[in-house]
Amino acid sequence: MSDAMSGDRPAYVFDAAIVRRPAKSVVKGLRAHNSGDPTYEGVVAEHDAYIAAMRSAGVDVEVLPPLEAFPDCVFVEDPALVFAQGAIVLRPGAESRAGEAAELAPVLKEKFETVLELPAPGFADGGDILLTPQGVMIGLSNRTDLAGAQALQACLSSLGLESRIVETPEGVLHFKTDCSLLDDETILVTERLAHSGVFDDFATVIVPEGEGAAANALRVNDVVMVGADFPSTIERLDGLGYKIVPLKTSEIGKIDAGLSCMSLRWRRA
Ligand code: CIR
Repeated sequence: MSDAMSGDRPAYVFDAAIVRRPAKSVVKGLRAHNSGDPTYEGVVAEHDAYIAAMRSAGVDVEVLPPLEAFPDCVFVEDPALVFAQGAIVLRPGAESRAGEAAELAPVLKEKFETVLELPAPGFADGGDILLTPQGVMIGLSNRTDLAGAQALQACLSSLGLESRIVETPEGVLHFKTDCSLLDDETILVTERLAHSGVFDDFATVIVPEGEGAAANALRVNDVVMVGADFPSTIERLDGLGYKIVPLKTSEIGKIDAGLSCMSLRWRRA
């Protein structure tokens, strides 16, 4: 069992991260429902604030250049997974994002001694993977299929990480669209995902009604980054003693993104 899972170090302690600058093509990013294109300037502003928040939280952030051919390339969490034990290059489930993985592979090889590649034919997106002290949860979704999830379990196992496959609620983009780790015992989660029972072994904080998108928060070291447009969630978490950093997500929200997806985070061994 890894130390992130055995409790020696919390699963939300990070000192290194990779992000990628938004491409101008981000305005054409994938979305399930069209509520208008985000503006490039708006996404850049949200991304800049995110990098600043990461650095203030004590993380060394490397910023990769944009890839115009890949509108969703700013969401680096999806084409790869990183852990203290090594990295895994994934096979993203959206056709337009498949090439993002090959762009990340050389970067990861410079940083990690062990870099595994998810074998074909399955697919898996990092947005479906939640690292908890009890193991890695792999959510099945439209982007992560059973073949991908099972192949990923084998990769995780060779890094010494235990995992289990769970369901993502119908119609939800990624497993982590609906949940995030608040601390080693507690998950912030939407009501619909909490009801599925996947977090029965954890304490849960259910996001208040009307603020479902707040569930994709991000605990980094001492702080929890939360979408600034979710005042009830912020008030609830503040009341529970979490140190909150509100961040704007209204532009990236137009292309179905939240806070976890803009970085790959790990703790250097
Ligand atoms: C996509 O549909 O792939 C992007 N527009 C949004 C990806 C968000 N990723 C994430 O939540 N992990």
